[in-house]
Amino acid sequence: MQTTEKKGILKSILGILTALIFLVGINPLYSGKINEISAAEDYHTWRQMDPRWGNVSMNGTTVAKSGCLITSLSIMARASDSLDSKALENLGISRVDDFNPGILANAYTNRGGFSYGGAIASWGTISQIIPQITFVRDSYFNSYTQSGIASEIKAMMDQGLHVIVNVNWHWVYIEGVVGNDIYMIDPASDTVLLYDEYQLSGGNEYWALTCKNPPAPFNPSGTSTTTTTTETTTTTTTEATTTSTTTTTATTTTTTTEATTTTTPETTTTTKATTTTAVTTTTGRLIDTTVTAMQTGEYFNSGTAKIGMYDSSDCTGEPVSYVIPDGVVNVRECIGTIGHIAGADDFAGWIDLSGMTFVKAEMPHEKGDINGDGKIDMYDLGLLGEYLNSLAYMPDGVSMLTACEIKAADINGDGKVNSGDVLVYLILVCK
Ligand SMILES: [Ca+2]
Ligand SMILES: [Ca+2]
Repeated sequence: MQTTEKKGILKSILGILTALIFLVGINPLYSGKINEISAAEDYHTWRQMDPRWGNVSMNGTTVAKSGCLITSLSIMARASDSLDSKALENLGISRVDDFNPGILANAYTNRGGFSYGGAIASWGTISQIIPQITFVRDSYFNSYTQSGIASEIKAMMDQGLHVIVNVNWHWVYIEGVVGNDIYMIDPASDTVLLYDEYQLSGGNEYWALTCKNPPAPFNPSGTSTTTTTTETTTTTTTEATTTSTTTTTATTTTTTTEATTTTTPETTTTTKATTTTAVTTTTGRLIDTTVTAMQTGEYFNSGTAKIGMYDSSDCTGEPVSYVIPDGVVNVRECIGTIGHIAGADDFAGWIDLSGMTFVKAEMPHEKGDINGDGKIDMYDLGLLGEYLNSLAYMPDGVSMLTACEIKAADINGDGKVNSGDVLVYLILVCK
C-alpha cells in the first residue's frame, strides 16, 4: 500500500526472511557454539536466531526455526529466578549463568519432549526439568480487543501467573501490562510493545504458568525492580533488572504528486475543455478526484485513524470491525455515502465512505511491480511481505492491497500470492 512503502520496509524484509525459514525450510548456517555464553547475560536479549543456539535441533527443526516457545520459556525461567540446584542438575549445567534456550531445548530433546517438527509434546515437561515451574493452563483469551487482552493478562499476572502468548503462530513472553500497553520479550525481535510488532485478531492462545517468583512489578520507563521473595524469613535478595527500551521513530514521508493534465481545445470549436485531475500516490495508485457521487468499487482508508465497519447501514452502535489506515475495501453498493463492503460471505459490513478515498480503476500493473513505479525492487518485496503478514489479522472484507496490486504480486503467475512469490522476488531483488 502506498504509505507502507517505506515505513515498514526493513521490518517487512526481516519478516519475509523469518517467514521463509518457517515456510520453505531455508536453514541458515550457524557457526557459534552453544556454550559461548557470557556470564550474567541479560535474558532480554535472548533471540531464537542467536547463532550460539540457533542450530540446536528440536526433532526435525531447530531453535532458530521453531524455538520461540522454548526461548520464551527460557526467558521466563531466568526472569522468575526458577533455576534451583535440581533444575541445574536436570539441565546438565553447574551455574545459572550457563543457562540459555539451547540448554533447555537439549533438555527437552533428552526427555523426548518434542514431537516431530519441534512442537512441545507435553505441558508437564517443563516441571520435570525445572521443578520450580508449574504449568497451569493452555487456553485462549476471551477478548478480541487490545484493551480486553491487556486486562486479561494483567489479571493473570496480578494473580502471580507468568503468561506466554501466541501472536499469530509465534510465542512471546509477557513482561508487564500498563494500561492497554502489553510489554513483551520477543524471541524474534527487539520490539517491547506487543502491538507495535503484532496485530492480534483476538482470542489468541496463551500459556499460564507459576514459577518460583511471580512476575516482577513492571516499570516501562526502563528499570524494573525484582524483589525475590524467599522461602524463609531470613534473607531477601533484591535484584535490579534493567530493561533496555529502544524506541524507533519511523518517519513516513508521503509524496503526493499532483499531475494536472489540461486538455485545451486547439481549435475554436464549441467543444468544452475538460480538465481531469489525477493524483498519483507513491505506489502509483490513482485516485479520481472528479468523482463526487459515491460509486461502487475499491476504496482505501487514506487517513491516519481506523474507520468503523457496522452491521447495519445506519453505521451506529459498536463497529463489527475496522478498516485500518491504508486498508482497502471493495464496495458493492452505495446508499448515499454509506457503502456495503464485500466479504468472504458477500457481506462484511457497512462503512461511511466519506472517510475513505476512491481508487480509480487502474491500469493493470506489470507483473511483480506492486507499487506501480515501473521497477521490481525491494519496495515491492516489502509490500508483499506486509501483505502476507496482514492476512493473519485483517478483518473480513479488508485488504492491504487493491485487486490490481494483488494481481501484480502473483509474480510466478500461479494464481496465488504466497511464499512461492516471495522466493521469486528474492531471486530477482537480491541477486
Ligand atoms: Ca515497483
Ligand atoms: Ca504466485
